[in-house]
Amino acid sequence: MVKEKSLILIKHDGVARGLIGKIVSRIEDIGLKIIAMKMVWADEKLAGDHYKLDETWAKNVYEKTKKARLEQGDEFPFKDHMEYGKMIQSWNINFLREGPVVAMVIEGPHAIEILRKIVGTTEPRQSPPGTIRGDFAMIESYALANDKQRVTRNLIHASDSKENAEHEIALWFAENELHSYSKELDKHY
Ligand code: IDP
Ligand code: MG
Repeated sequence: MVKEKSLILIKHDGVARGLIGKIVSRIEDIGLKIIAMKMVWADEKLAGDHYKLDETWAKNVYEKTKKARLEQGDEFPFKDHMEYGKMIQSWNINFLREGPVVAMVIEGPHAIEILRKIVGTTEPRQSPPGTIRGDFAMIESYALANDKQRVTRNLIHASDSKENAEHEIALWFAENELHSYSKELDKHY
């Protein structure tokens, strides 16, 4: 079965900039289905559970940022991926709790892959025009974020795997908050 569910968060920068409608439209425009939606101001526990520090994630964040910064001609003085991951994790927890976010569960064929594609890259600076991060946040970069000791303010979170999507959906939503209904496109899938 190719049908997948993904957790989307419009992070607080998207809410504060009045971009909820535009971001939701992008998701609706490509035909995916919103099966749950609410505004949440995360507490410490939810933010900590959402941004759990695990070795694979820390390694990925470290390598991704190191590569970008070296290619951009900047220095990357960090040596230890777990230490770097821990720093980014704590910045992420602060950012997630800066104000309310909009949480959604999105369903459809290949939903996880398609949403990652329309969201764009982690660093908005690298995100192509046409993506959510590229169109609405492109002047944000690792250089700016790391100088200011904060995460890249990149508007949106999208689950990156089936396993993570299941875990994240269960953190943000109760089973009875996920709705089942028909949309026009359903008959083709
Ligand atoms: P993703 O949101 O594109 O999936 P992840 O690698 O899962 O990116 O990282 C989670 C969030 O942490 C990112 O959306 C971004 O806001 C922030 N982040 C990741 N790496 C860095 C960094 O090197 N500096 C600042 N913020 C970062
Ligand atoms: Mg991620």
